[in-house]
Amino acid sequence: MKNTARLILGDQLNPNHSWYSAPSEHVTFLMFECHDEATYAPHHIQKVAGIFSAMRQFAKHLQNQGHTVHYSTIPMTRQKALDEAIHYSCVQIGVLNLEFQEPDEVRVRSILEKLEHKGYHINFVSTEHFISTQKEFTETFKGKKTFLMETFYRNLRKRTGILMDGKQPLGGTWNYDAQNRKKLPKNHLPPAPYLPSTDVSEVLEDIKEAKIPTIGLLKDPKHFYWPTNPIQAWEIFENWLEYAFPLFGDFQDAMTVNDWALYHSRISFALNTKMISPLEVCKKAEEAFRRRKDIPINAAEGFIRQILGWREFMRGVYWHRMPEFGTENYFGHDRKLPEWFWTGKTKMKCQSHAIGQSLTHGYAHHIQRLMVTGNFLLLAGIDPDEVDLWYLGIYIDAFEWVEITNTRGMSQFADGGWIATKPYVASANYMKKMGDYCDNCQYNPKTKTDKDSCPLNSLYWDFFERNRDKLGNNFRLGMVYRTYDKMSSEQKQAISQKAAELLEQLNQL
Ligand code: FAD
Ligand code: DLZ
Repeated sequence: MKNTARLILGDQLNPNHSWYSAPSEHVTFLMFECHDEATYAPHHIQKVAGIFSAMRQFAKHLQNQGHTVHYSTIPMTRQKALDEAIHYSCVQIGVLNLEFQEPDEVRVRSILEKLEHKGYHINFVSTEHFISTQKEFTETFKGKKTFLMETFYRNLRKRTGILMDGKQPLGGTWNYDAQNRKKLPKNHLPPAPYLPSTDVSEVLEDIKEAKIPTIGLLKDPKHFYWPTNPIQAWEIFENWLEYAFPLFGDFQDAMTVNDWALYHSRISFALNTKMISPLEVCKKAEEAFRRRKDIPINAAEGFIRQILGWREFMRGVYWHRMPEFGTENYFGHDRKLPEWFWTGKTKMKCQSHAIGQSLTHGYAHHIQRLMVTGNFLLLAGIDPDEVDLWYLGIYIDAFEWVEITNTRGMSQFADGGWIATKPYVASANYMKKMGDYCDNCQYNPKTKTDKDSCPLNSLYWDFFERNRDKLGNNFRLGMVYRTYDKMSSEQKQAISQKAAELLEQLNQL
């Protein structure tokens, strides 16, 4: 065997990959904490610290197994660009054979492919992480006009046998989405989330020394509470299975100022860095559902749909639609992101809470991302490039393949309806229905055009009116346009004037 270097990226920490089945004296694994990877977006400090800490532990784990690992910490990596760092190390160790696990991102793939021009023989292998393949995605939708998550999801249910009863869906129904929308009862709080603890003080010092710019807070570096190794990740998941799984389905879309994770599992960081396997997660969830009596089907199916359905589907869309997808801007939105997205300092309680917890924890649950911040950004006509950059930086689990598809596609409808069949927008009615954000908010959720009216209300109607040419024929929006058209011309004019005023002073909301 020729001497070979194998790169392990910060989101490729799969301990069960076949690369590690036996150590080889001909193989050197390369891992770099690297400037350009740490700065392509304004990353949250917890994301950088979490990734570096997980990478360091992964390198140690491989070394303990007898593998040769060349690890470069951020102050040690002199080359800013990833390909330069790789090239420098390969010259030092004298290898021309380079192997990569397929990166999840178009940008990184093209950086790695460039190394061929430097004379390397390069080879890509699977990450052995995802449940589906790209071929499966394209074959599922061959000849089809629309790409529905549901179609792909059902195929994967059938192929994997997950939540199946022979050829039929377990329980008789494929999708229990309609039973995933309860508001939390008053004074009801979920069990406190299980938080592991890692001391990341040293990592933090290195990030500071290397002058990596970051956003957000990391209050207690001695007790970092995102998983930094598979043991911690599985502990979080097992704890969630035990205590939170039963009510995941009911309260999947609920929102409250009193909690930051509710019944959500907080495993996205561990999944996206590949510390844990999505198939194993789904199987464990199914096993618990079949064994226990306290887990209803709307929880089991609702949870498995997120991973086997949405996560796999979004990856398929990413590779099918990029790079064009990354430039789409259906509504031609061009406003700047309001400054308070970086501080959480706004009078809108819903935004201030969702942004505030994102800065504090590097996390917001799905409905906060979609129906709180995403909703506001779409109604306010913010440039999707600005929106993407914010989401890509702020969340601990944000990696482009799963961020951009959710942001530009599902949330901002910038793809013109490729992922979502209608824009996910809502007025204050929705906020009131699904949570307690409107209680004691400085804005009035019930009115549209008064001085203290919730900005979401006029922005909501104005969004539909100004985009009538693009949305008016959408069969799912008939009711919205009929309601608007019944308003008096004075009311319509007041709405449009109020919305124009708000859009002029977004930074002051
Ligand atoms: P749970 O609610 O417990 O769900 C379990 C798992 O299902 C998640 O860990 C995740 O792996 C998967 N999942 C759930 N929803 C989705 C989805 N829409 N797409 C793909 N996978 C899903 N998810 C990311 O992993 N990274 C991102 O950068 C990201 N950006 C988002 C941006 C926007 C605007 C929106 C609307 C959603 C985004 N999501 C992203 C999807 C989802 O919000 C997160 O996966 C979820 O909040 C992570 O928290 P959790 O692990 O507690 O999830
Ligand atoms: C996100 C990230 C960060 C912050 N830092 C590094 C790093 O220093 N070294 C590395 O190998 N990977 C890092 N990553 C993850 C990569 O950016 C990731 O490989 C791409 O996002 C591809 O999905």
